[in-house]
Amino acid sequence: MPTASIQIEQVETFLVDVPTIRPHQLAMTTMKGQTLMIVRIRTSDGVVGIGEGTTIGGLSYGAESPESMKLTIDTYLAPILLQCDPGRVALTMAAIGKAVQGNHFAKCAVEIALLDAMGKRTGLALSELLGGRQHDRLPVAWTLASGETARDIEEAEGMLARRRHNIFKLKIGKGDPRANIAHVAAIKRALGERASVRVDINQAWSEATASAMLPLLRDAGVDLVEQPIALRNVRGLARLARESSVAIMADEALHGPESAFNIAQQAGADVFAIKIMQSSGLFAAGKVAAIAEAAGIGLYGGTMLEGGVATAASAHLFSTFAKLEWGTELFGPLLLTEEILEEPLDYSEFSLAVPTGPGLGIALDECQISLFRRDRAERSIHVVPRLMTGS
Ligand code: MUC
Ligand code: MG
Repeated sequence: MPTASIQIEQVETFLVDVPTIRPHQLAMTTMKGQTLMIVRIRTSDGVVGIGEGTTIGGLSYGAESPESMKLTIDTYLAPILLQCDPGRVALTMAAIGKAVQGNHFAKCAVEIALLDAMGKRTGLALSELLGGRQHDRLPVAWTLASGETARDIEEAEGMLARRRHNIFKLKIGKGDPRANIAHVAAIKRALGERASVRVDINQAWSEATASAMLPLLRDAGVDLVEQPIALRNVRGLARLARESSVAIMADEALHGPESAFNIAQQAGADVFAIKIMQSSGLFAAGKVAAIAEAAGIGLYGGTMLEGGVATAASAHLFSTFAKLEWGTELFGPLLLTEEILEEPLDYSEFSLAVPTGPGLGIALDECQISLFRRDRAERSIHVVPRLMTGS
């Protein structure tokens, strides 16, 4: 929708720090909180688009931090945005792409906000702007990462009983690989056929270790093995995918359509974890998915442990895919003690409902935002966190 008479008047960014419901242990770090970088784009017709950028454990997962996303937007993207027509989202993102290299997460946050604004202006849900949803609900996995086997089993049992999740991703790769296998096997033994159990190694193993561990993971009943080795070793990933009878998923190795094409060409993975931030936005993530589909690679909707805003954005995009053979892991908001949306996303019956209102179909809870904004951090000790046992 060309809107030449409408301008972007303001680009606002801020950081929101929210504790996690328990420590979240990954191979490279243990998270005790998550930082959401929120961007708000105000246009001259009174519309406000909201976007979000997140990563995992500061700079321990990737090259962008929430602080760097904010700085990139404030210093480099905002001046470009102020010159652009907000009705031309693809053109605006192309102008940004020309002027700014890399910084996929910051670019994604801005693109989400532009699309949210466009949806609000036109009255269309973001999934409709992206071509139309094919699913109203998406299956959602939960990550077991407390660092303790017994606690993980108890957590999984609780999720199954409440019919919230029946797909579990286990974060392994920290410590002795054989101890990792024993942990995974104990969890799968306890859950049996009631749940799908998958593992994410977050690049922690060498190719030789991965090759030795894959048959053991298969014997333990694991369905899917995510990014076992370093992201740059695509040939190694291809060798593992060839020899493994368990499906291999690429995550960190995927950072946009070019990397997706390269991995697909080398038959480097059976499944792609599609992530909107890593891909550099929803348009680019859609292209990654198209490459996967064309190459016969399965799709999985990944997360950067996003809050409600980016989780809704991911859900809108993933709902447009014909097939999501491996479901999604859009559980990010449930890992946080605090709800930041006016109306929480609907998680039930092992799935997430894709919001239906204009744009993202969500609104920020401004009280919660002002409580947890880093720049207004007179944090009240009277805040009652959402408990692990809550829904
Ligand atoms: C990752 O590496 O996939 C997704 C779920 C989770 O617990 O961590 C993320 C990141
Ligand atoms: Mg991963």
